[in-house]
Amino acid sequence: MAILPILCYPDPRLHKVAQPIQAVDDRVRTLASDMLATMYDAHGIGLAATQVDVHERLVVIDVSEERNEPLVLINPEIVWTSAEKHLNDEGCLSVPGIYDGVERFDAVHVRALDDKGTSRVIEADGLLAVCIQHEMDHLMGKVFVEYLSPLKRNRIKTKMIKQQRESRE
Ligand code: GNR
Ligand code: NI
Repeated sequence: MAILPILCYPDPRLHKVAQPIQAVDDRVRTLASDMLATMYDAHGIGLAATQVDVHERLVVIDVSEERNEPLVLINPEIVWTSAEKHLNDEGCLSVPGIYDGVERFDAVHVRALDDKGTSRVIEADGLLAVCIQHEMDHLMGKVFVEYLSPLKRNRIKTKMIKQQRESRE
């Protein structure tokens, strides 16, 4: 298992649109297990392939307290959303140290292939529903800070560029 480097905002590669996975084979299973290792190593609850510079529709998630309920979602599609949306504080491994409110559906149903290639529908609410929506945005090239005001987003961008410059020194 490999720990993969995570792209940091404002890297332009975070805005690439991911392509569907054609076959759930060993290549995809290796990528999924490397992404899970990377997510656990970074103490995240989710990771989209986009964040490790792979532009394919694959996300991994684990919202469990004990970090022992890994989910692999391949070619995920939202098939139902609740009527209600609510504001939740979000963070992102690609925007370290930044947390702010984003409106998300309270509940979603998602159809996806698992790591065996079996089609499943996951009925999600709470943190899992938020995380699924956050990860599916990554696959569309969208980072949560794009929901914030231009003023906030520009402040975040400047802060990230400064942090990256200082970490290279
Ligand atoms: O680790 C993460 N925590 C989190 C908290 C609130 C809403 C969304 C998330 S996802 C994030 C990991 C990540 O960046 N996934 O893309
Ligand atoms: Ni993220």
